Amino acid sequence: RELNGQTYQPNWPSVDTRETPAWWSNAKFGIFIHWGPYSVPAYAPVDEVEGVYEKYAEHYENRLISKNKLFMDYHRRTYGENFTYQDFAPMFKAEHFNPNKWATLFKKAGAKYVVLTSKHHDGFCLWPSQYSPKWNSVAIGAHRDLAGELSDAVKKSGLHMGFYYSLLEWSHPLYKKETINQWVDQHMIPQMKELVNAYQPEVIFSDGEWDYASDTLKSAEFLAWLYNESPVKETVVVNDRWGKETRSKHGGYYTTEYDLVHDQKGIGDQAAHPWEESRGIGTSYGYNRFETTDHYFSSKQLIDLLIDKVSNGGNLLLNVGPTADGMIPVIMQERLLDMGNWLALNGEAIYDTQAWDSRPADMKANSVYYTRKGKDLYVLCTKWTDMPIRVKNIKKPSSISLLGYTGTIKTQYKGSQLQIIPTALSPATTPSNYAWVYKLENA
Ligand code: FUL
Repeated sequence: RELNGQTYQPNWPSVDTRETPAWWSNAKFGIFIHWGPYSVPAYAPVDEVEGVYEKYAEHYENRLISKNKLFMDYHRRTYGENFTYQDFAPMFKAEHFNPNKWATLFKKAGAKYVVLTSKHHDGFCLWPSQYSPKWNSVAIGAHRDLAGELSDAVKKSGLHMGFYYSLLEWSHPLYKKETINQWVDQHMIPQMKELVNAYQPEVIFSDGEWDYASDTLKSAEFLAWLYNESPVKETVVVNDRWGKETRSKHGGYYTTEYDLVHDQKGIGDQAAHPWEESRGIGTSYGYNRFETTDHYFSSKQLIDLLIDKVSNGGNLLLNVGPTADGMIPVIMQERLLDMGNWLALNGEAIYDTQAWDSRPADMKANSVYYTRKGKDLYVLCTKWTDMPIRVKNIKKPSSISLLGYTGTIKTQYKGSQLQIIPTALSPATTPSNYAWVYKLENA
């Protein structure tokens, strides 16, 4: 009935036929936000342990539950013997949270959508959920509808708004094998519907799907409702985390995380299916006060990352971890603004583009990437070189330019191979500090 002119049935073969709305595939760059009571301790071991999850500050409650030794020592030393995870909620005050300032920053960063943790694995809701009446940001701490306020501001600034939602809760009494059906029917599904009806998010990044099969979680049923009946049925986009068997198989776009978890190597080659990489600027999603500049990606690394993902057909959902008082750490702001400045000049090689079918396999090794838009081909060079840049498998372009530069670009042909001869530019006339984009029209 909707996008594909059909009514979706509550099963994977049916809901999987829904096409990803074009706005999302064209957007390329979004901002992820992990924010909740875990932003108060804002702690995960940075260097002591290997691996991804260990470094996630938003997993603080689980480390208390599992009595991780290193962690318990830190917790007791810092907060005392009897301090529980729940005791952080009154301290999650968000007193300096200004949603319009956040939205302005994300817009300046060149992002086209924003995804906020409406509820992470700790179950704490950033909106006044009737299914979690005492454990939400209006009942305790901030006493504000943080999800609603940000949603309004983001939409007002012309960006798309979405929510992360965890299908599991570490300490909810119904979240266990014996009562999982009650959990799904009385808590999880009604709560997701409440969130969708109240705020009409255009992205749902579900997560925490690994304990139960999607049948148990009634995920396909929920998605059929979302696509057939919900207020966002036309435009909503969802990911692939809907049950322990669904990643890279079912749902909407596929997800990778810090490029390495969940054995999704090579997903970038599956450009036929929409996909998205997410990661923090540092090593954690939730704010970790112990990270140093060594743990943060530089602006150069972030721009290279965006180029790498987009040229392979993916989106980048880059995470920021605000502090408990509602500020976005200055280093994160600076990184985002650097990306925005680069995109202001070179964004036409990113937004609304597609992966080039004939892209070589060694883009990364050569620091030369490609994107396509209609008849035009963009050549994105992440390293400045004096050597000719060789472009194979194209027809002779009608014109070649360097974005942000008005001079002529020299070229030569070696057989059918185009060679772009880099112009000697003085630092004052270099259009960018990070990556240089040649536009080949009608190539
Ligand atoms: C993971 C979660 O466990 C992390 O905390 C984070 O939210 C990431 C996006 O998904 O699976």
